[in-house]
Amino acid sequence: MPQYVPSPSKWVADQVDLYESSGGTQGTTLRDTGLPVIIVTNKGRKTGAIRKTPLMRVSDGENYVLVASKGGAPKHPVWYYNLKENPTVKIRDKDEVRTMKVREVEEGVERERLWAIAVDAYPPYEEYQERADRLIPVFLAEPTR
Ligand code: F42
Repeated sequence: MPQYVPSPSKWVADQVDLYESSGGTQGTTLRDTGLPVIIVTNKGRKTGAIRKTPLMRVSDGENYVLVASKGGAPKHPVWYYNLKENPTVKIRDKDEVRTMKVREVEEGVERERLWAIAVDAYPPYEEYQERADRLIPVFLAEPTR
């Protein structure tokens, strides 16, 4: 059985702990911004370990937009590669957990639309993109039927 391995980043691991141990009633926003966060449970592409990644909640109907911004860091977050390899994830949104499949949306009008929704939900993404020397990846997560 694969083991859950918490993020080495303490504030991230703490948020996951609080969010999950409270059944999605606490720790559901980014610090004190009041902006909602989801938890994406994914599989490590090398270790097979269970990883839990909090991300801003960007909803598009019943789907979610996942933005691999990592605060505008020069490199993609490691979870990006995990999702490319293992696209089936669980997404917790407060007290609801659903199995979803993600796909990267790399270009075109679909990406433009999703990026606009993401920036609307979390305006700093725009600044992260200006700072980063890479195109910030965008995934669409859709419920599996
Ligand atoms: N990050 C975002 O990119 N976008 C967001 O919208 C976002 C919002 C957010 C809200 C709240 C919060 O608490 C955190 C938030 N974050 C957001 C941060 C996000 O949760 C991640 O911590 C961040 O993006 C960095 O992701 P990362 O995958 O690069 O994390 C690093 C620190 C990490 O966990 N590294 C692990 C380690 O042990 O060093 C690697 C874990 C891993 O997946 N290993 C793979 C495996 O097989 O197990 C191997 C992967 C490989 O290819 O080497």
